[in-house]
Amino acid sequence: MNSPEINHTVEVLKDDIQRHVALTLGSDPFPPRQMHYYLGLCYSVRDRLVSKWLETQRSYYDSIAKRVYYMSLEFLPGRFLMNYIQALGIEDECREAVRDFGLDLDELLEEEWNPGLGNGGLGRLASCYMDSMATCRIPAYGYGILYDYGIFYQTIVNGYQHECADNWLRQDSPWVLRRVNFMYRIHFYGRSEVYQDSAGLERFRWVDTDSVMAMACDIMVPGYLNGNVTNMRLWKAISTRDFELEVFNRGDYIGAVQAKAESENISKVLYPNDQSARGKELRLRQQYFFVAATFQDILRRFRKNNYSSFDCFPDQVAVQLNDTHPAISIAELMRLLVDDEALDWERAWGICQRTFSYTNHTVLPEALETWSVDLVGNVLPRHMQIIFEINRRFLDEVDRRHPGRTDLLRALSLIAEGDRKQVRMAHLAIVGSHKVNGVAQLHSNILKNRLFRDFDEFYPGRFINVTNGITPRRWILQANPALSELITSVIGDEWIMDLDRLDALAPHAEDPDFRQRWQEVRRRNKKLLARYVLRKLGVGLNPATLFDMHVKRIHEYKRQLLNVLHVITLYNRIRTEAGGHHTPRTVFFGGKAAPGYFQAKLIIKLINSVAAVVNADPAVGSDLRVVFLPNYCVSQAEKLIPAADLSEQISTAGMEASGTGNMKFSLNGALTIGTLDGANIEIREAVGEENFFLFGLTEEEVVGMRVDGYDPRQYFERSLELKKALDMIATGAFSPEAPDLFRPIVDSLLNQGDYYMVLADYESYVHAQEEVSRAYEDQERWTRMSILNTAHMGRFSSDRAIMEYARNIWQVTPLA
Ligand code: CKZ
Repeated sequence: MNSPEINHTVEVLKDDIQRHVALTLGSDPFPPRQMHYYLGLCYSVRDRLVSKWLETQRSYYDSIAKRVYYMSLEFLPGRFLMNYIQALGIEDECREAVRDFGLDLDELLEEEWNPGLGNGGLGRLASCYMDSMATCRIPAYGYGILYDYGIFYQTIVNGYQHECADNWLRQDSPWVLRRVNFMYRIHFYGRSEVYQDSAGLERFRWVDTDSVMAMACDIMVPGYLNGNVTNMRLWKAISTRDFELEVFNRGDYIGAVQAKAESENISKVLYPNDQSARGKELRLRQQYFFVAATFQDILRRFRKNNYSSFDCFPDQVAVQLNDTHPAISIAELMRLLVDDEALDWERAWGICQRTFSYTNHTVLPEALETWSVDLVGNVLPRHMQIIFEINRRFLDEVDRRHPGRTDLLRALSLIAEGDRKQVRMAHLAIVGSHKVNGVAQLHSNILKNRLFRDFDEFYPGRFINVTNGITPRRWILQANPALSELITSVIGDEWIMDLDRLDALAPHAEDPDFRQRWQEVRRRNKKLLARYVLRKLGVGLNPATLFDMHVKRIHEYKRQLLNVLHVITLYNRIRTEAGGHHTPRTVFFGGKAAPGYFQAKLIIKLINSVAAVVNADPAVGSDLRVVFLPNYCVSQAEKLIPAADLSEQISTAGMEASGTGNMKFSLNGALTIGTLDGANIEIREAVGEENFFLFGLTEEEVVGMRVDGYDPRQYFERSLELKKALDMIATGAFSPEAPDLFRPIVDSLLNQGDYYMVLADYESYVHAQEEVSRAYEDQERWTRMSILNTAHMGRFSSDRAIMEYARNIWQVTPLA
């Protein structure tokens, strides 16, 4: 194999690209066509990673080190090409190579389709963690599903969200390596049967099942400049051969092909309902398909090392459950150990608990997964039995330690009683794990003191916190090259691997010359974004205005509505104080609504309707512009975040578990307007309260007001500006063709109790926004605050988070 030095020269790279264009794609290299050269470059970069990947996998095997299995139904890696190029340290060479063909690297990068295998923060977190595990040399694998259709592609038609199927593999991705030799059979349905084994013991087996095959599809995840390349293994459903045969024998050819097609539906589509766990059978089958395939792979690897006993399993394997979505793993490992390996229950259970740990990402009741006992009993009959047995033994123990507390038994049970019995997946995950973590300090406290209080008392020390983090490689180095270069020019480049070193930037906030350079970079980013928006939407923006951004999934608890009320308030002020001074703003919205979430979709329509009125009003001029950017995704975030002045993190306190967008903005020098929610609290502590625009009720106040009875009308009557804004929405000022269009929104606020306390926080929010405008008028002050935000974000690196998981949960250490 060539040494890397030779591999990476521009000449060799050019030869490789042309060879791939000609021989891999079978296309004429002249004249150079952008799409073909993009693919030629992809294959050339891939070649350079593959050998390192094989080496890394071999080094795991040789060192027989304990490995981490990060199990997630979602990953949002973003585009791969630039990530790979930067990890290899060959950006300059790639730029030059394609330039010699008359092409521009940045344009080639735009050819890549976004792999949208996740909904939002939970999936993106999994990808940041993959990046950090590779960079920190934690021996790890990511496991997930290779959906044919990722999160839908959003377009806006007449102000409404439209969903288009995202067939991201239509053109075959160069990054997905199919492993036809790694196929496992996955069973469903059937029944559980008792039998006597040769020793005369009563045992169970799962029989008369349907089955489907899981094929491994691998994606490389490189560490930054360290030669380490870890693996993300995504399963794809493939029909079984004998399933076909059986039907063929009945002479039903069309039926056989149809059955084949249907069994492959399992990995067809990602469920787009972020934070809403309405149990659908196909979703349960996806979860189990993924879990069963992954555990066959884990056991294959464990056996390869010739371990004498399964008691060593937890010394070799740490499984992290990314929320409860893969929590059926606990029943599956019990089944494998008890039914297939004939371990006795107690021993198997101890192994399970030492193997698993569970990350909780949300306290929203509608997002806590439950599956009906009937459904689980039908799809996974043996697992249902096992869950009942886990529950029986667990409740016995509760009863032993707290005799006579039927209330406690009911509260802790894995089964929620009612006319339709439900399995509580979070309870299963808690009892089956040795550690349970929340994703920010406040969130973890809520888990311990409220949501899972009884569990915390029953299992002292099991609940811990690991505050989320983001990878600086993608979220500043790659997304914001100009700012990264400026930072490196004054403090060196060690911050890329050790983000705490950004601290050294702080003194430079006092240097007027540095401030000016900082400002110039940020202005340039804003201009680039303005150009992008002009190209994509045909809307002209003024980069001198305050860029105010609210981008994330559309959900009532994230309170895009509160922002809209502020926009309307600004609009009214501009109109009534014509000729007065208003700090010019451009307000950006972006985000997808779950296709079945009526209220969220209506909020999108409202944003677009307000934008249409505001942007068309000559009285407003350039003092206020509102834009909704369609199809918010990782690649769009990379363009938006470096150009933001203000980051909107305005969820109702207690409802956003952590947030990670908040970290990305602050790292790139945006200032935050935010509530004391999720990681906002820790960000504010880190950057200093004087560099953060705080408003709103605290989590305790929210809880208190709910208990005491909250009356939104009181706030409505008290604030003239609020009343006016709501009246305008209610009377069709933004929907003259249909004055009642937004009635459901107004009703939810005024007549249905305003569950998210939008009205309660309105006044405080508007005040904080006035402070924002005042601060922005003083550009020197603003720039100082901006620099200090970046300087103090070291803690929020996903490297820090991963090392906490490694030490406090997984008990693994980095490979040498
Ligand atoms: O996880 C992020 C946090 C956010 C939190 C988000 C999350 O809201 O504050 O920063 C990373 O820790 N996402 C989900 N729960 N918390 C979630 C995502 C998808 C789905 C569900 C919850 C989903 C569900 C339930 C998808 C399909 C069906 C059901």
